[in-house]
Amino acid sequence: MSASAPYPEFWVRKMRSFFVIFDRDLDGVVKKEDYMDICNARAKYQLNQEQLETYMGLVNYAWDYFWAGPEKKVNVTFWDCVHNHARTFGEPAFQEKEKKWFYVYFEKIADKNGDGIVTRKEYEEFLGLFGVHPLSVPPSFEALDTDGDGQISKEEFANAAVGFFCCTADTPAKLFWGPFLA
Ligand SMILES: [Ca+2]
Ligand SMILES: [Ca+2]
Repeated sequence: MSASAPYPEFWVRKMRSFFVIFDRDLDGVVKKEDYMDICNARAKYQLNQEQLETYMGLVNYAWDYFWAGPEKKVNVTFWDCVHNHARTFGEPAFQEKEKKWFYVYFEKIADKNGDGIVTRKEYEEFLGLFGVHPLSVPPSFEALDTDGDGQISKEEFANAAVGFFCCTADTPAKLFWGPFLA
């Protein structure tokens, strides 16, 4: 797939905003090894051993399925990443898999105390795992809390995540991973 592939423009900007979270040296390529290292380095001070293992299992799965795609790439360029995430437009199972992944993520990692909701503090910790500074978190929290009750439910979390990856329009879900960078 070439760089001129006709993907929806705003959706491509979202993918770029997501990609740069992991492309630390900004060379347009993310290596699986570096991706795993970054995730581990950010998580090891925040999660206990059991959570860390679960978390690394989830990010490993996310690489293999969402990033690497059927070709099982270990070096993913920005356009590989776009192409692989664009399966959301053609494969119904892709969106289902995303939703399931974020449900598990909510239950096992984001909802740290397991009470079924994600508080501001828990959401701050979730975004901290992706290098987002706490001061940058409030706009994202407001965007996800669609019923405005001051907490994020599992549905609100998963809907925003799926909205980020699947919706082509400019919706509040673009803030799922923190400030919009692209
Ligand atoms: Ca909680
Ligand atoms: Ca809410």
